[in-house]
Amino acid sequence: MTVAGRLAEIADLGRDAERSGYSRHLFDASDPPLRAWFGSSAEALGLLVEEDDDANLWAWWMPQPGAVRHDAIATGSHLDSVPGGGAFDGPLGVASAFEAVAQLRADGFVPVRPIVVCAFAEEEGSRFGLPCLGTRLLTGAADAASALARADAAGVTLEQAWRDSGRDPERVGPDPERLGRLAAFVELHVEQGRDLEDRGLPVSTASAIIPHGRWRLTITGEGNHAGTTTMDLRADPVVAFAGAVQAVREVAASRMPGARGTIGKAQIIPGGTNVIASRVIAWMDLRAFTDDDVREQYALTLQRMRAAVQAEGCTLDVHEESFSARVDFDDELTARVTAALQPEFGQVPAIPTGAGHDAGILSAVLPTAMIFVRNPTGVSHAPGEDARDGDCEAGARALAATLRMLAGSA
Ligand code: HGY
Ligand code: MN
Ligand code: MN
Repeated sequence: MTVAGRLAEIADLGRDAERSGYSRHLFDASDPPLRAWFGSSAEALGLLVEEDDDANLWAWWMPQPGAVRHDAIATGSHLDSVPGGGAFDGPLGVASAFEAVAQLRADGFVPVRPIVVCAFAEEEGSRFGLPCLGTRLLTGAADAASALARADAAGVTLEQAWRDSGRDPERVGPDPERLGRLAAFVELHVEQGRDLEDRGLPVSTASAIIPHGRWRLTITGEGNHAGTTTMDLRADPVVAFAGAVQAVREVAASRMPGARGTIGKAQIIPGGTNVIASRVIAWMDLRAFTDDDVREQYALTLQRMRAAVQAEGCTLDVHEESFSARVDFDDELTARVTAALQPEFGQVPAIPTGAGHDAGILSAVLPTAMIFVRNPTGVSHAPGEDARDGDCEAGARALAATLRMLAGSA
């Protein structure tokens, strides 16, 4: 089998005909077959599959089945996507983990420490707005009750979706016993940028994840008739929204080089061609190199946004949906991963990323590192995301070398 072959097994799951690319969200129609794929891939490798109370998947390779251990090496990623996302963001890490285990087993390798392959729930936060939902619940970084109260675009709460999926929301919450079984976590991920392509290298490790926050904006104006309301009598939230979008762009573009600001999702209510809207709901994503920079970027953006909204006679309410602090990966673990990769790959840089990952959440509770695989387009969160077959196989070999090094001795 190959990584490309494993990805081909799920290539038709969660395709989005309208947006193209993939839309795979927590407990939607693609979820059960993706979980079934995880289970069959694991069982074919003799791994013990389980789902935890936070809907995360685990596939264990136990040297002594039944023994309780606290030194397991975990690897994996997520299977969900953003709306209209690419084929690699998430699934590449899970498929590569299974392929790395397959290679180690084929080589007759017997781990001294347990190895566990993971697929974490709702990493993108596309349905309920909280990124890395599964790992935040698992580690206690998210409060279970407030997470369960979150609703999706249709108003379905996470609690209701949990019940509808046949799971018990009462059991959702931190799982210190499970985390206590792990010694380290290494996540392989497609690079979401062109750094490796520009360097001409197939793989790297990660140095850091830059911080990022998400806010929901509600701009309220005065709904009215498009034909009978003269221009001097309008409080149009869509016009105010245009000013808000400009504010996000201008502050991000004028701030320190690391700042990024995006509004990629918005709803115009009620949404009639001949109707002046009464409300616009939009979601803002801000990122910069430090937590303080993001907070300062937010303050400056809101200052300009409020001026634009008031100028149009509208009002603005803002709700912080999530904040993910900067993560600097474990130096010692990253150095060990680098040493495991160098015999085959020679130069293995450690590069920062602007994208969040479950490894970032888990870094609060155990040593974590990442391996990036070259993406020739550098595009991500869109159908143009890519990784060459040869680089995908190189990534699996890199992960196999890492697992051999980390799990091969006590
Ligand atoms: O939004 C992110 O950075 C990640 O892909 N969830
Ligand atoms: Mn992503
Ligand atoms: Mn991802």
